[in-house]
Amino acid sequence: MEMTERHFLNKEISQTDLIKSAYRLMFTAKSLTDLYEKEKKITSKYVHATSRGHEAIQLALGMQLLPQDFVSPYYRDDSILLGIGITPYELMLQLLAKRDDPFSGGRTYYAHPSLKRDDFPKIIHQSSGTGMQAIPTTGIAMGMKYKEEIGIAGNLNDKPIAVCSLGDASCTEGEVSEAFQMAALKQLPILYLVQDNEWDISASADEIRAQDITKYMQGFNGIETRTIDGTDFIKSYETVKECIKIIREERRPMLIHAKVPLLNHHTSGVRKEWYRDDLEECAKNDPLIKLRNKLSKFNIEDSEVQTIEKEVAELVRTDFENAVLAEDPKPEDTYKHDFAPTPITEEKGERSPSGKIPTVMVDCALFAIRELMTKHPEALLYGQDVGLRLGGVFREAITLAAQFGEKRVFNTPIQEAFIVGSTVGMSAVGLKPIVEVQFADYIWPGLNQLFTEVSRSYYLSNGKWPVSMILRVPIGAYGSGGPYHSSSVESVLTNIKGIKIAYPSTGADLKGLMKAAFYDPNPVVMLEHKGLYWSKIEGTENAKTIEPDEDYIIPFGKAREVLLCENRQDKPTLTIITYGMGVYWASNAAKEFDNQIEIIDLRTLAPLDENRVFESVNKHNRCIVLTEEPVNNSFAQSLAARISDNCFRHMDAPVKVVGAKDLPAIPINSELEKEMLPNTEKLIKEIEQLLKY
Ligand SMILES: Cc1ncc(C[n+]2csc(CCOP(=O)(O)OP(=O)(O)O)c2C)c(N)n1
Ligand SMILES: [Mg+2]
Repeated sequence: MEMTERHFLNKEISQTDLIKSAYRLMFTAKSLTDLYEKEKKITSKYVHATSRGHEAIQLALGMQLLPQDFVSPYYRDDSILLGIGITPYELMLQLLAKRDDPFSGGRTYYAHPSLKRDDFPKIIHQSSGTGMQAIPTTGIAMGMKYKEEIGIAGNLNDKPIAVCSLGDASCTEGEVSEAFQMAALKQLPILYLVQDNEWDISASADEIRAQDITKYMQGFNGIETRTIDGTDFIKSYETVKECIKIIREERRPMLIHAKVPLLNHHTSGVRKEWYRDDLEECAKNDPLIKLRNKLSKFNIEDSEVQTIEKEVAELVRTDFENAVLAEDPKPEDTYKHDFAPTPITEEKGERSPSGKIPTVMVDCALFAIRELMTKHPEALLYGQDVGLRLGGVFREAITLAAQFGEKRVFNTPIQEAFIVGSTVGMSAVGLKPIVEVQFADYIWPGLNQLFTEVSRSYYLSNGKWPVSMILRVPIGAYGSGGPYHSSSVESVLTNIKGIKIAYPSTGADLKGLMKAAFYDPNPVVMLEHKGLYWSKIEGTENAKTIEPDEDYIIPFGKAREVLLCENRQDKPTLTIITYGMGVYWASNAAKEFDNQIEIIDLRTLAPLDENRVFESVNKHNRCIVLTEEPVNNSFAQSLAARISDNCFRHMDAPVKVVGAKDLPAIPINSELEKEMLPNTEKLIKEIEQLLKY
């Protein structure tokens, strides 16, 4: 069989041949399940689930997808994978976490695919978080529609569609409804397939939902639903065919609610005999038996069926033996594909062109984005209130919608998860989304997508799917913003591997880093301090700079020397390693000392310019790491530990971390706020102490 099974798509084939192919694949799925069970000593080393009971609807879908389509199967969808043409051998390479596992190179579980082959439907990285694929996959459909609307989609006869497969219980996740909302609102070309086996591991439907997905969808205007028996291959095939045709032609979302029995274990680790009392009942509804009973109607002789079954059983057995022998990943493979290589490695262009007047930081960002969007139709900006009427609550996107139109700059609902997670799909179809959450305090609902989907896509797809996006996050305390408009969150972000993080402290840096972020194929978070946006706070005037030229760009991982001083014989000196608002507390404090202070602005927190930091610390032998965050367990504290590790022999005093008090929130009262946060006066005292040490 191998690839030939799927190529009937390109040919006119008879219904008999179609049914024969389907039966062969369905029998393959069953043989896999049986084999995994029989060989469980070997196969259950790593957890896996199989599609038994769900095969008919899965094959009906997989067999009809085209290479221009995207599909997001979930962990029970091994029959979708067989349907698109993945071989049992390839599936088993992932089952056994082998080096040649085509999806992840042995990094992630069975039936957690990602695929980027020319002649196959595309699959972005699939996580294990139930329902988490809904937002990234809806982002794909949003990207497809965007490309069509602005005229960069190319000219395919069959327009591409996105398909998102979901278990029934996963649909109760809040994020899934964010995806439905956007698909309905924007009428996106996506098919949701919900496989309803009425189980959520051991929790039954009556325990976990007030209505099934058919009823639930009535709340989403404009997503048409088909409710079917997902064990009936022919009915499933026809329904999928009809839905795909509608989506390809009419560019609107649809949902198939397929009722199916779960015949195998939940997973290899959670076994059906522990808690199921419906197994006999379910067995009556076996899609394989149903299809087999129909084969004679299509003039498929019993002898032929037996030949198919024999061939499949042999193939599956041989594939297994070969897969067991296949090479394991090498230890050095562990380090591959943490980040895609960026072309931006050097500072270039004119940072302070003559004849220009100083520009506030917020406008430097705005102008950077304007230049990028003028040049790149694949660039678009979305988030809350960034559209035409307001241009962002900080007016950081003002004029952009007027200039580029409401297709390229638009408001989203209050859906931080969607804002962040949709970029995975947008990036997969070749776009460069620039998105924003309104305040750092509201990044939390988006954090799951950032961690689960965005940050791991490149690594877990073994280098196939970098997520190229920029997430703008206004951050920091400014003018008694209170507990929900003042927070700093960089420690949480720097704990997420697989993303880059900039925290510029001047307009020129913000512009240069925004450009670097744009050309970086990896996800980038831009932390933009609200208190520096307009330099309105006394002592932050230097955040306002000459606006650099269009081609000015700063690589990530290069710190800025804000203030240099010599190591002196007569007096102790120290270096302050900081970023964001800390740069100004440090600059103002330094004025109280006699050329004793050096200041290094990190500019990017990930990657971090460790070498420049260590060099400065080794030169002065005393160091303060200054942050706006509460000190304990912070990014700053961990940097201090790294400095101690590396510079210990040069130090004349312990590394000191100066930051906010360890409290749950920043109070709104201005005196309380002042008490909690660091400032220049408090820093001066710390410097005096450390110089005396
Ligand atoms: C966000 C999240 N929470 C919990 C889990 C653990 N978990 C794995 S599968 C599962 C049940 C999912 O049921 P359903 O979506 O109906 O799919 P089914 O397994 O029945 O096909 C749960 C709770 C998870 N993977 N992700
Ligand atoms: Mg279920």
